[in-house]
Amino acid sequence: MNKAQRDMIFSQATKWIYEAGEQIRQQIHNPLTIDTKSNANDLVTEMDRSTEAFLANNIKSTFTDHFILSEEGYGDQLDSMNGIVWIIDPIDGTMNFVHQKRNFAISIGIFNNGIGEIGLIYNVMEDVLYSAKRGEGAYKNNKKLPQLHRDILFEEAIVSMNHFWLCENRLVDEKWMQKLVKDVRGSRTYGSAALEFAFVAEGIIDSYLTLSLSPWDYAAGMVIISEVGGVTTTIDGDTLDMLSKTSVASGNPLIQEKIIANYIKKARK
Ligand code: 2AM
Ligand code: CA
Ligand code: CA
Ligand code: CA
Repeated sequence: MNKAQRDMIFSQATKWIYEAGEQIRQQIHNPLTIDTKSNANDLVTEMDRSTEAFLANNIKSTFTDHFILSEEGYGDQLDSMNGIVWIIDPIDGTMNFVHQKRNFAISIGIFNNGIGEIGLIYNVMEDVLYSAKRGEGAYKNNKKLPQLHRDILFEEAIVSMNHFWLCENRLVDEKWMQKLVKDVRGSRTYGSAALEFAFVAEGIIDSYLTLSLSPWDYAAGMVIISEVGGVTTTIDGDTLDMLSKTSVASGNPLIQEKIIANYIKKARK
């Protein structure tokens, strides 16, 4: 993908993400139809579906040869990352959307033959867009984000992870994760993976760990984080597979590498 093509796709994607966000803000206080998916706490609303349909319809009518990988069923069934693929989460943080009416995001990652070219994460209620184009740095609205600090101390790091890491779980011995929480300066959990990746890129948290995410949860985030010198891998340090569910460890490389080597490797089941 050359720069002109990337710029053109970026400006279309940005326009649509702002329009979708405006629609959500206009309807945020309307009554919601809430359904559940894999379990009683795995929520989906009409707004998740209509936002994805809006984005998918625009993409399909403008870029007839592009593919879509998305959460709510308006995308394609893909078995490879060949060609240009839009990886979309229409509302990331649906539980926050339902219960808090804030702290959720629209997430779009655009890949060409498996390479992340564009990342967009839109914090809808705060009207803040995190964006990146490959090789051109990352932005929070119009402000360029600096490279992540190379001199951060482990004991001064803030790590974001949900509390299931500290409960008995299938991937790691929770005792090691409890030690991690005590060894770092602080821990956080925000309930929107996309925003947590954006906060890593912004440098306001130093690592984000998750037991299981789908490609639409991390596609945009990994492109944006990479542009500020951050890393995104599985919790074993392996490259992420863009077509299936995976654990994720992202962050400032100095912190992420120590978390994997000194905690997760020892805790791994
Ligand atoms: P979602 O809101 O788009 O579903 C916190 O729950 C974070 O984990 C959110 O980013 C959420 O994305 C994501 N997540 C991934 N799989 C989930 C699941 N099965 N149930 C709830 N949240 C899930
Ligand atoms: Ca969901
Ligand atoms: Ca999600
Ligand atoms: Ca979602």
